[in-house]
Amino acid sequence: MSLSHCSHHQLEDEYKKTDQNESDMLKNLPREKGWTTEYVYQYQSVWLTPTFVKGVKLVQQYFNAQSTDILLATLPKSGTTWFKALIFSIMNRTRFDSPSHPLLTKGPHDCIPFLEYIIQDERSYQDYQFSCLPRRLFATHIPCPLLPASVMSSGCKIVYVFRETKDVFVSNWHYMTKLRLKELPSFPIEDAFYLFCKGVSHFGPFWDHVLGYWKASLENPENVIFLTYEDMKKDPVVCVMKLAKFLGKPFSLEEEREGVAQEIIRLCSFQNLSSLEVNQSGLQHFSPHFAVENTHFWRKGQVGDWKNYMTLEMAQQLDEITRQKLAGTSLIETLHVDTIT
Ligand code: PAP
Repeated sequence: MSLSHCSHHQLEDEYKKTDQNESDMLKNLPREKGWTTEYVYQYQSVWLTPTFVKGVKLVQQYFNAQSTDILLATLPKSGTTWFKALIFSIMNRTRFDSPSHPLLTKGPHDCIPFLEYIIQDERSYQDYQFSCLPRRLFATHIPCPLLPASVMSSGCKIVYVFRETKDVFVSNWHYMTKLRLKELPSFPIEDAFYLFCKGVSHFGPFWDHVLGYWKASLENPENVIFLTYEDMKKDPVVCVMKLAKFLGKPFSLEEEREGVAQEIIRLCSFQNLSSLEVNQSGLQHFSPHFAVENTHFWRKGQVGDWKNYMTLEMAQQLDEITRQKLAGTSLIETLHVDTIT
């Protein structure tokens, strides 16, 4: 049994201990076949594992955003790990020398926690204080409309990262297969594809998630920035500078001369981070009951890997759904979603 399976058992056991009210609540939610667990449940129009139903409810109940907070929002497998490292490095660039940089000894997920994992009770956020930071940095997979009202009213900064649909699907399939409970039947890519197209993916439907943050970025451009994985790959210096400016930490002329942005990009690169001992071994403990092998966060880190796993027919079908779902928005041109050549 792999460690990730072991940790999922712990997670499931914990879930079995949940009180009757929670079990009753789940029984009343629509459910579908799950990717890692037997079922996922539709809570407030979003598909979630039982643990995340609980996590989202707790965030809604207890998280009170502050104006100085920075929130990285993503769908799973859209570049969360990479952007956690980038945001952490941008915000802390004057605090650490290269040899003592926290990212050399801590995984990106230890530098910026997920809202939906750290919450245990109402004290979690009040107590949460990352010792080296003046500002709180969080990440979340929760769709924009489901976040507590304080997130928008506080004026905190939200960084949303979009990744091309087919690459997100393929990355999810690889990751979820590794985390899937061992007593469940195998999960061929065709089964995953059927669910994904129906909108049944963790924190999905994919398109609703994207549209929610896209709309928020149009309504609040000062507070919500919409970036893409592909742009960061193609033009990292421009993207990192844009991100730093948005976060209120623009690079000075001196920093530009010294190549500070380039140094951050190198530090956070797939090649560099995935080769570090801290990311090559051990477990990422998201909560006392849930941990994932660190190596699972680093697979290929490439644009267009979908071509190695999806048939042309699958790709065309998914592109067509994306075109339909995003029709009528300028997003469709921005994202170059039709990548079939
Ligand atoms: P999460 O939402 O579970 O935290 P997330 O980090 O968003 O996962 O996604 C992991 C993907 O980002 C993997 O993509 P792949 O399966 O297509 O390879 C992973 O390889 C990629 N990734 C992780 N770190 C980096 C990085 N520094 N640069 C580019 N891609 C990265």
